[in-house]
Formats: sequence, C-alpha cells, structure tokens
Amino acid sequence: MKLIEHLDDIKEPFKNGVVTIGNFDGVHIGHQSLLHEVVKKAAEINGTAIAVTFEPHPMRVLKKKNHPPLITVYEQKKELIEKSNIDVLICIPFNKKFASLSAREFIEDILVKKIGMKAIIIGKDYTFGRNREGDITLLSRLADDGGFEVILNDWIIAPHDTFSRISSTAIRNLVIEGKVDDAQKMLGRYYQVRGQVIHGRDRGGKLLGFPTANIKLSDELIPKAGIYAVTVECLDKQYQGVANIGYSPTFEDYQFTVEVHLLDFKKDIYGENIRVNFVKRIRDEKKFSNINELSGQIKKDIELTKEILSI
Ligand code: RBF
Ligand code: MG
Repeated sequence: MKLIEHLDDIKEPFKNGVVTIGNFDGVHIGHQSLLHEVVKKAAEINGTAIAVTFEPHPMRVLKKKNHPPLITVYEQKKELIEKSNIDVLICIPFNKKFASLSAREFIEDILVKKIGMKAIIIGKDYTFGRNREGDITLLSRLADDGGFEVILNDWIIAPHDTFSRISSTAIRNLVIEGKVDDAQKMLGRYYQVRGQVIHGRDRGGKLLGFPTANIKLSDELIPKAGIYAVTVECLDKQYQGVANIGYSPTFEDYQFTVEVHLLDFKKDIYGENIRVNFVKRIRDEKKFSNINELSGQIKKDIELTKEILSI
C-alpha cells in the first residue's frame, strides 16, 4: 500500500481511481465492507483502490473539548487499512483551512482533478466537508460533469440484537461499558490497546505471586475498570493473559493502572511494546480484606481465563 500524507505528493491523478472517504475510526466491519467494495470495483475497471482519510481526526480540530477517545490511533488505523488490500491510502492533513473548503471544491478539485476519481463508494448517510454539505445528493449532482460514478454501500446490520447498526460511536460505548465481546462483533477483531511495559509498584510478583506488566498506553479508549481475559502480543508471539484495569482498591493508593499478567510466562519485558486484545470481561475490581484472599481470587480468574480462551 502506498501511503500519502501530503496532497502535494500526488504528482498526477491515479489511474481509474475508485475512492472511499471517511474517518474510519475503528476500521470496523462497516468500514471493512466499504474498503472491500473499493478493492473489488478497482479490480473490475483495472483501476486504483484508494481510501481517503483525515489526520488528525477532524473532531480533534473542530471540537476542542470533549471529543471522544479514538478507537484506533493513527498507527493502528494505517495497519488495518493496509490489511484490506487498498492500493493507496491518502491521509489529508486536517486543519481549519482544509475544513473551510466547500464540499463541492473538495470533490471537484481534490477528488476528481488531483486524485483522478472515477468512482466513489460511500454509505448512504455519510456526509463530509464544510457544514456536512458533501453527501450522496451533491455527489450525484456533480457525477456527470466530473466523470465519476457514485456507488452506495449500505450499512451492515449488526449481528446482535442489542445494537441496530454498526458505528464508531456504538463501539466506543461498548468498550467503555466493558462489553468487549460485543465490541468484537462490530470490529471484526478484538478491541486492542498498545503500549510500553513500564515499572509498576513491584508488588504483583513479590507480594501476590502474580507479576504484572504495567502498560503505558499509546491508546485513548480504555475499557471499563475490571478484570479481563485477554491475549497479548509481545516479542513477536501471542500469549494468554488476564488484565486488570483500575485502582487496585485493596491497596488504597488509588493509582489508575492497566496491567496484565501473562500466563505461563517468565521473561523480563520491561520496555517492550505490547498489544493487548480484550476477549471478555470477567468481573469488577474488589477490595479484599487481605492479600491471600486477593491471590486466591486471581488464581480463579486465571482458571476462568483459560476456559474462556480455550473456546
Ligand atoms: N487488585 C484489587 O485490589 N482488587 C482486585 O479485585 C484485583 N484483581 C486483580 C485480578 C488480576 C487477574 C490481576 C492480575 C490483578 C488484580 N488486582 C486486583 C491488582 C493487584 O492488586 C495488582 O496487580 C498488584 O497490586 C500489583 O500492582
Ligand atoms: Mg505490575
């Protein structure tokens, strides 16, 4: 996949560009379906499969406060889009000046003239550009003169009755509620956080008998506090693990940590970058009256985790 992070790097239009546009936060199964259609259409017309996205996420630029946490930070978003076999990913640097471009200018000057768009595939309720003026209606109006085709891709109906439609917002809410197993169904993979292993309070191994890798997160969206069955990618291998997110109330020092105990693992991984995939939430954190009770509970958590992960 060719990555373009500045529009000036596009020296000539791509051959028969088949384009989709979006923020793609989460690169969930709805996004994956769009990307798949783009790849398919490009193959049909001997063209170039192109995804256009924005960086930073427009809500970062337009909405200073209270913007929701990203499901996938830039690095993971690029990786996931690359997996969809898209030929070119164009990440348009998003700033106030770019935001002031009208949707029509964006379509005519950037998508058609610069990128060489011959077809665009988007969801029927997707809007883009200033005042959200960019939509199916505007695209259809400009299609003949612009020499491109507009193809609708309907949202996949979610495979679960607790939610009706796949969206980044719905996934964020599920993760925040700890419903990582439901989030998985919309993401098409487990919700993942990444980060570096840092020194904790050196308590897990010595005091409890269960050492944990404490993680300095590079991600923004953190599942609800509690205990989770997880898998961990580290040192180019995958391990089983049990994660604890929260304040360890037994110890009353009220420091928020994300930590993971790796099953059947003895290596020193301080400083390593690791990835944690959330499979299922097991329970809330609890304040125990002594350390033995907490260790006993962690033992049970590990047994349950093994059962969950063996399915
Ligand atoms: N700390 C608590 O105070 N309450 C808990 O319920 C609790 N559950 C945990 C479950 C697991 C699987 C793990 C790995 C840790 C848990 N901890 C809990 C955190 C534990 O206190 C912490 O790992 C050590 O204090 C080291 O920081
Ligand atoms: Mg630790």
